Amino acid sequence: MLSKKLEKELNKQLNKELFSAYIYTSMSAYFVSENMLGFAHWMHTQAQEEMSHAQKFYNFINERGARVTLEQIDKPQTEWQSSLQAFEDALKHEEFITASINNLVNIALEEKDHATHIFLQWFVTEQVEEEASVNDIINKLKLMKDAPGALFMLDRELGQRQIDSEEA
Ligand code: OFO
Repeated sequence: MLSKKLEKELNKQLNKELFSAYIYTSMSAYFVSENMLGFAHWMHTQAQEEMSHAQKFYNFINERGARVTLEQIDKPQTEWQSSLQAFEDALKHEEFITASINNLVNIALEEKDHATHIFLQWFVTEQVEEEASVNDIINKLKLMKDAPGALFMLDRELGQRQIDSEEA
């Protein structure tokens, strides 16, 4: 059985994962409006993975005999000045999620809740990968400095992204 505190905190994380899906869907829509369909596909895939993260929290809360309670999801930003700005915001968002997961790990440790601690390890690793992949795209965007040919190539590359098998 989960403590009341962990039940509340895991529900808050479930809401953050749903918000993550929402913000990446909004970024995807922005890229569609810019005719950058590979970037849009990358963001759409990211949103799908976030829905899978939310589902993992949903299942875990239920499996531990606690109650899932859904809250309002904040309105996401809808416009960005450039692809670089969108990805810089994505990185900031992932850093916020990393801090939130780390905080959850701390609570699980304080409460000596080993099952929650083990459950969260997947997310600790996932956050390292998420920050690294967004950072990689930011670095490429900075290098190409809006050169249309390079942007076209990157759009093609991002259009190849497949959903991670652990999240499908
Ligand atoms: Fe982006 O990893 Fe979940 O939120």
